[in-house]
Amino acid sequence: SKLVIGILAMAYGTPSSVAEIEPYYTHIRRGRKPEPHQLQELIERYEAIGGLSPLNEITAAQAQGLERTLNELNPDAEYRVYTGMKHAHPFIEETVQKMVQDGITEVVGVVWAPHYSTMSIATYIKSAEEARDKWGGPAQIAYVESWHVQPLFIDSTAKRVEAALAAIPAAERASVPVVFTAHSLPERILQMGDPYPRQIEETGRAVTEQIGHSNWFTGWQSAGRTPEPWLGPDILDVIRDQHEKGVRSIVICPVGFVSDHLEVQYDIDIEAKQLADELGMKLVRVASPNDEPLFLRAVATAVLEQAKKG
Ligand code: FEC
Repeated sequence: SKLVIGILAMAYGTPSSVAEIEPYYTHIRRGRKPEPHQLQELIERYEAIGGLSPLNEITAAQAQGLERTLNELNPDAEYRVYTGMKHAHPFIEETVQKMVQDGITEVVGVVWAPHYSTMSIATYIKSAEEARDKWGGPAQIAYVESWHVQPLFIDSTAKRVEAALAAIPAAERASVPVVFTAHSLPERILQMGDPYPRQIEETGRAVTEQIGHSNWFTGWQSAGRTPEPWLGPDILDVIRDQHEKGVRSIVICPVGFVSDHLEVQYDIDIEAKQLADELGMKLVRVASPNDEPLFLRAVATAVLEQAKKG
């Protein structure tokens, strides 16, 4: 019989009801309850995108697609994808327990985010390692730490950037700025030599080299509402700055995320779009990969390469 390989596919998670928004927000804040006005603001942002986020459905579709793709790419083994979430049920800890109960011994861990940071990917890995200690297994998990320049991921992103460029007026298309954004993190990651900003730059460079587009740079979005300094420039300042330089159109690729969710549908599609509208600028947002087959093949390939290394 075939070797069974479990994939611990880790995702951010989102509330599945309005009542879960408060415990979710509290979990993100590491146990500190949000102030009522903070909670209210978050509920309103979810309302603006239709009440709740589509993230959990997309995460489920990605897991199914990843499982199908892995089994197609390597029919010699049987791959089973298990979803564990950072801030919602099933939490990573619950999923690792389930894998142990199911008798899974070979495990590859992967996160639904392309770029490594001590404050992003590393925190997912830490949760999985704590769960492994708690449940006494599996004996080891081989983690994919990042897949930000995986060639099929670059192809998939390049195709979606080109589709966005097609919506720019022909006369501006060759010179329009393409901004690659990721979730901002506290500036103190720079002192820690964190690879996150460099990896986002590397994705942007590989994508624009592939399509031959020279006007591109990186920017940050969705910074936390805390007093400490966060990585900038924020995408809203980027839009203002480009407007001052006489730029009339802008393409935004939220490349630090892989799904349609609040940070894309609110922070870019509503907030950034509204600013661009006020300034009379055209903003085109690059589509998210979601469960696109080429994207799933990119992640599956990264998983298979990690499985080979062990
Ligand atoms: O429900 C949804 O559709 C949105 C899900 C969601 C994703 C996401 C991705 C990332 N975050 C990252 C870092 C931080 C840091 C803080 C923080 C705060 C929030 C809040 C919500 C939220 N995040 Fe998130 N993030 C999503 C949702 N995130 C809601 C709380 C309200 C707010 O501040 O906007 C600040 C925490 C603190 O206060 O200490 C830091 C990073 C990513 C991308 C990588 C990944 O997906 O893991 C990094 C999706």
